[in-house]
Amino acid sequence: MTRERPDQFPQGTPERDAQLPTAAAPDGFAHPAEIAHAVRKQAQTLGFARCGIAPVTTPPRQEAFATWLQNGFAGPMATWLSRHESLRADPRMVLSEARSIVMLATDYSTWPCFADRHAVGAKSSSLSAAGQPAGGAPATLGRGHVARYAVGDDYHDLLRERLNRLADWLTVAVPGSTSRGVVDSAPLAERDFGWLAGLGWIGKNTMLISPQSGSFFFLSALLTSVELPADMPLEVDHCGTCTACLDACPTDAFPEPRVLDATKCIATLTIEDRGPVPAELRDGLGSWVFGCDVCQDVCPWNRHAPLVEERAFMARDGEPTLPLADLLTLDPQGFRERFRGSPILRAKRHGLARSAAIALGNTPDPEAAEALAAALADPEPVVRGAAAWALGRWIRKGVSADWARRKLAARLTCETEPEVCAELQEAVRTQEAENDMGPSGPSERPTT
Ligand code: B12
Ligand code: SF4
Ligand code: SF4
Repeated sequence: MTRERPDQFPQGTPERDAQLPTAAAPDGFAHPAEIAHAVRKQAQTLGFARCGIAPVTTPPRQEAFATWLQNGFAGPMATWLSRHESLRADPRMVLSEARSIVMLATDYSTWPCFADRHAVGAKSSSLSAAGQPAGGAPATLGRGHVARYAVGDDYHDLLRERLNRLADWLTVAVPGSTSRGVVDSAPLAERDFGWLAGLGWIGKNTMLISPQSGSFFFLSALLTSVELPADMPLEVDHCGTCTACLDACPTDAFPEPRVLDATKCIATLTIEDRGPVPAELRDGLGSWVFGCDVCQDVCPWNRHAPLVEERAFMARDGEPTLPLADLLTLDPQGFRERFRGSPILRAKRHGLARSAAIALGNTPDPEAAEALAAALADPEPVVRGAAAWALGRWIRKGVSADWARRKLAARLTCETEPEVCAELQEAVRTQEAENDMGPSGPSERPTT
């Protein structure tokens, strides 16, 4: 349920549908447009916010997808996305009888977006159109940020359930028809088909953006053998001269507008890639520990994004940030229990603990000192390496610097993994930078 949803089912009028080209009407319906109208109504009843219909065709940007793969921008997702390349060219590879694709948008934002003024983690040098700093909201000490889509339950479960119900309904409404619902992982270019279905335009941040509802929505698709009249794509580029998302991205992940180098994107680094984060990107992670919303938070079209009251999308325990020290001390079972049913499970314990260590390096919190020092002995080398780097940042920022040096030196005497040794040595060598005391400034020195 949404609090504000200005463009619910914009194309969903029988009058408009009736003007669209006709196809053979299945039994029980006089006209395909009538089925289309009934599908939209049913989708709305099931909780989808918006619905559009796309034809079964090659995705208009299939070539851009191939170029993106060739350029190596897929990073750790290259293997499975390359397997998708030929499959994505024809949606009938997902459902051989497909004649139409019903594209469905589900809004998920549960707190307001202050667009250009308070984007967490935006590059502080980036300026909004009004000349104000795009950054501004300081990281909450000791807490890590999670992308809005992931603060509640895993959306795949909810959307799959709704898609199955829509498919079952259509099978009864149009006897003999076949339908298949997909969300996210199937070889379907969801943004391209969302665009074709009239659900929005592709912004410079690569998001599909609705002019009425912004970009905080999931896409899902129902491929069906029923031939339905397609909607009109949105031809207007509503980005105009704005470049707020490109300027604000903390890791400079956009080599050009509408192209994302996923190897640099914080979403990839914190969710898909559980190895060491490249040293030059660690500062950019700021306090993000799972996903990133900067290029959406700064987008002016999200100022009025609808807020939803869907329980599954609400922050667990009402708190959208996570305590970093806790993330460092969770064991595998504790991790599984704490994040059961949450998208965060995908990061795995060591991926999340690694990101938590980096967040603590970027924003030192003396209260988390012991957890960070203990992480130097974590069973996973990637966590130990990140903890070493983080303590090096504490030294550089003049936060508990002597204590951090002692902890690093002690670990160096027993560490055996070459990559972690290299991180420890680099961190021990770190000098305190003058006038760079970090957001928390010098602190009480831990005694142990
Ligand atoms: C792989 C993937 C990622 C990767 C790569 C993202 C990317 N931008 O390429 C990573 C892990 C980085 C990622 C991050 C996120 N993702 Co993601 N992701 C996907 C996935 C599985 C495939 C996308 C893909 O193929 N990317 C490769 C690029 C080349 O293809 P594309 O994104 O489809 O882009 C097409 C158009 O942009 C088009 N295009 C249109 N106009 C123009 C113009 C020009 C000049 C050019 C060159 C291209 C172009 O070219 C592309 C080729 O088809 C889709 C689900 C799906 N099956 O589609 C979800 C999906 C795109 N992700 C989604 C979300 C929510 C996110 C995050 C917001 C999560 C978060 N908060 O951390 C971020 C957003 C980051 C961002 N700015 O994109 C949603 C987006 C919904 C929306 N409103 O657009 C999707 C659709 C999942 C879903 N089912 O809802 N994601
Ligand atoms: S989601 Fe990725 S592309 Fe967008 S601002 Fe964050 S790091 Fe940059
Ligand atoms: S921030 Fe500006 S350029 Fe980026 S997607 Fe939004 S409107 Fe387009």
